[in-house]
Amino acid sequence: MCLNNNQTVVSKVRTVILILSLMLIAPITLVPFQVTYSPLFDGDNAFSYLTDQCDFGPRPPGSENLSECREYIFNTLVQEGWTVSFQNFTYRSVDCVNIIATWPVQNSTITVLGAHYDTRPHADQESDPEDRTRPVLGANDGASGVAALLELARVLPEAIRSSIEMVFFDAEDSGYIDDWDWIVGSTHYVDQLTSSKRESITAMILLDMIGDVNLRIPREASSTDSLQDRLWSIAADLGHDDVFLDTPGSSILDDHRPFLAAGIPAVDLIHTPFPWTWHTLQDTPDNCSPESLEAVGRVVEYFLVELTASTVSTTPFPTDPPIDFALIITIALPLAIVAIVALVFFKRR
Ligand code: 1BN
Ligand code: ZN
Repeated sequence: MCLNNNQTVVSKVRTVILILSLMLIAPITLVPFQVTYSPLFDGDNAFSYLTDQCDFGPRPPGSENLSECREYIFNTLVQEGWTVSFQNFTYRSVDCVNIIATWPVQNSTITVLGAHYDTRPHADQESDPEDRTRPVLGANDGASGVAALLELARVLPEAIRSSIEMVFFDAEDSGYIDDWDWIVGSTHYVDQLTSSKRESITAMILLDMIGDVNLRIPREASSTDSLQDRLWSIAADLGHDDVFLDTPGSSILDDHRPFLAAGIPAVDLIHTPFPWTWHTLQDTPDNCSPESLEAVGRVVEYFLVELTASTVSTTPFPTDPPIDFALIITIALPLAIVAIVALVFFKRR
């Protein structure tokens, strides 16, 4: 009788210990795969892509300078093994062209990286009326985003390139001039997406005005929070929280908007309030820096490597919150206490 009772207690204790162990171990298995990766993005090399574009001169839509810059972007990408196509369209009788770079075999889910490669036809933020008629060189507003994409095209691990599409938008920056709209190229790109292609895009990251010497990127207000959270967390881990400010920024009409309107998570990495060089004749390489390009490039590079390493198939951004240790402790600890109390209770009986 006594032996029987002891056996029952031992068996109960074993069961409780087993449950307790499972409770403690199970949440740990849910911790996302941790990536240890050292970004390769080189700020000096990216800066040379920026000055190369500026060497063509101002690059407004339909201009010969923009055609030459397009050939340069095409050649740089092809040299790195990317497949490049031109998406032609006409806007207000001007021939415009988006440039699209993909890896020869594309994955079923992709991230779109975007930047505009056109520049503003007039420096309308200048105080002198004559200066206001001159075109902007666009070292920051145009060339900086393109330079970062070209450097990413060079350094991204080949294993993740199938999960990426790079789009260089035309006709972003002519709004309010000759009755033009803003973001014409990105609007055209999204309008042309088939529904299956649209569904394959799980995120869009826009790089715009990321080259200023005093680069500051707050959280652009219309961007997708979950995507922003991940990028800002990586920026803090990599020591770039002096650039990626964890403060709310204003809402910007930019090339990420058509993606958001189509239901695609999107983020605009943009310097706001706009630097003093914005839409002036001072938007030149000497007001930009390799360090600024490198901070943004490395954060995006890390993000892409981590995303591709941890995503099995389709993982829409907003529905994939990270599980952290604080959450594990708040769930597992109270359960563990309950189990211990139950164990003591069983033992006494
Ligand atoms: C960004 C860089 N933008 C133009 N150059 C977008 C923009 C649109 C900014 C409207 C202000 C007003
Ligand atoms: Zn602009």
